[in-house]
Amino acid sequence: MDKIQQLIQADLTELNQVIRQDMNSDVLLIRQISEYIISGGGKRIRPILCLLCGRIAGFSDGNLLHKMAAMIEYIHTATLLHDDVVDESALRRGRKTANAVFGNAASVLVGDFIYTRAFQMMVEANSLRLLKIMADSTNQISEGEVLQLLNIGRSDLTEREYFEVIKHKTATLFEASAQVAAIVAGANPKTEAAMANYAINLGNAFQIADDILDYMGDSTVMGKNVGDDLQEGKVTLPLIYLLKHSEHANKVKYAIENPDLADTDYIINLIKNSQALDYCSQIAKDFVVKAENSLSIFPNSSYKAAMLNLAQISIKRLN
Ligand code: GRG
Repeated sequence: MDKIQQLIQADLTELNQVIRQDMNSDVLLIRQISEYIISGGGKRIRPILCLLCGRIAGFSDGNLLHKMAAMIEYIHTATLLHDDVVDESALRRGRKTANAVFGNAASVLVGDFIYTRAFQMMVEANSLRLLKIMADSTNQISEGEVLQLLNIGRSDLTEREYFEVIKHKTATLFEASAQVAAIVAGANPKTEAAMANYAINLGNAFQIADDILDYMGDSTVMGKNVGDDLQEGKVTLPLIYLLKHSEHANKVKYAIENPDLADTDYIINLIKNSQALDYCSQIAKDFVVKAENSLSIFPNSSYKAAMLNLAQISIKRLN
């Protein structure tokens, strides 16, 4: 990641300025919560993706690309604020969630503020097509969350249904980040399609890695608690694998259907003592390869190298 950050250092400095400046409001609580969540950091993967796509597509002048990258991070931030309320999460980015500090109502409402501020920002691109992409993308994210809610406690969830959810809730915003960059850079349809394809596959790989790390990660590195998904009855790829292949599938089924009684350590051990990790990592790697292949139309450049690197980074967290 350091190499990518060095390459687009000037862009990132601009981005961080826009992220802070555009959060302005006369309302103190809005400033407090947005400062709280922004100063928590975050990997900035989506805006970095947007900046790299803009640069590889030849964006060269003005601040619109930074504005759009910040806008994408705002949408992401709003979804996190809402998600932590829905999931009753206590830890995010290595510190207490905003809902834990400021309460659910304040968190949801400031999430709304940030979400609608993002729409004010995207209007500045003066592109109906860009607006449509963001309207569709945010609508799909919400749809994905409702799907995920309906899937809670479902031990019969198929891989196909799981992939549907992750595409909606994560990959679609990655895709939009690339498309928005393509539009402001004036890229041709072939370039835009290649970048969008790269981004969807990157998003899928990223979410699968996230779902593996929910069981296998280090909570201090991740900045959130291990085993949250199981405690919420959320069925992700590692559990789908166990349900199909473990001799203790009945215990996994019971844990999913009774999340309050679920023994996280027991399930983690089942995952560790099975091929679940290899299986899920391989699927994530397949998405990475698809992402990389989507970039074949671009001549070699430092931006292309950075995008290839970003694809690897999305699963590197698993090693
Ligand atoms: C406000 C549009 C809108 C929708 C609300 C709650 C909700 C509907 C959507 C939540 C979607 C969600 C949280 C998807 C998970 C995406 C994900 C992998 C989050 C973690 O992303 P990282 O690791 O986080 O990039 P950092 O902290 O690095 O920014």
